[in-house]
Amino acid sequence: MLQLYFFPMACSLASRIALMEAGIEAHYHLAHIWTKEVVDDGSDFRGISPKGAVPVLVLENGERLTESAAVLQYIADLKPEAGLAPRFGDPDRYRLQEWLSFIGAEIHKAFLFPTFWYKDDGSLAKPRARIAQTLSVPSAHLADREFLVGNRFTVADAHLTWALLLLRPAGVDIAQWPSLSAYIERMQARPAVLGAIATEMALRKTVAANPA
Ligand SMILES: N[C@@H](CCC(=O)N[C@@H](CS)C(=O)NCC(=O)O)C(=O)O
Repeated sequence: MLQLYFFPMACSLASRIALMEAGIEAHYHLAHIWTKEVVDDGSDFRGISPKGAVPVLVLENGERLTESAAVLQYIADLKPEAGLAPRFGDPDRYRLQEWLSFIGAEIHKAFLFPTFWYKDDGSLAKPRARIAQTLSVPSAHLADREFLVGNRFTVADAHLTWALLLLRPAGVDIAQWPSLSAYIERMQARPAVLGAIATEMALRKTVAANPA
């Protein structure tokens, strides 16, 4: 069985959503991203991945796959019939990769990570200044579309859903982008998305707060 190392409401949520949308069973291990402890057995998470970051997907052959963009596409390709990624050769596959890169680099790392991760000691002005311009991109794209790629839910939507959920704890009001507000409501109405969030919100209460 696949195994997913995750931390509640971290970017690994997108991988849990993808697994649930695909109907793929997995064993979930909570890896504490601040203490680097695997909660199951108290071992050092860096022994699982030297990056010390979630998600880590342990494949059936024991190999470990990291990086959300790769993990999400791997999950999608395990169940092509679920339509979570356009097949290779379909031009939309590159649109999917375009969105996964944008969400991972321009949303997650450029501003979500610094604003959510660190207490504001005055150094967050620059990352915060990027938010409006960056989010105007998916906002405009979704003004007349239901999903990021094509006309069905893909792993890019799983990734963006996670990122948008973190806006509020990062102190950003999503209401200023009506198309993103409508989108996140639509996504949260999906049973798999709702189930994944409910599971992780419950677990989130059991882990210590960010000491940073
Ligand atoms: N590029 C990686 C980033 C993974 C990442 O930064 N994960 C965060 C949680 S959202 C984490 O585990 N951070 C712990 C750390 O960086 O020490 C991806 O897209 O999967």
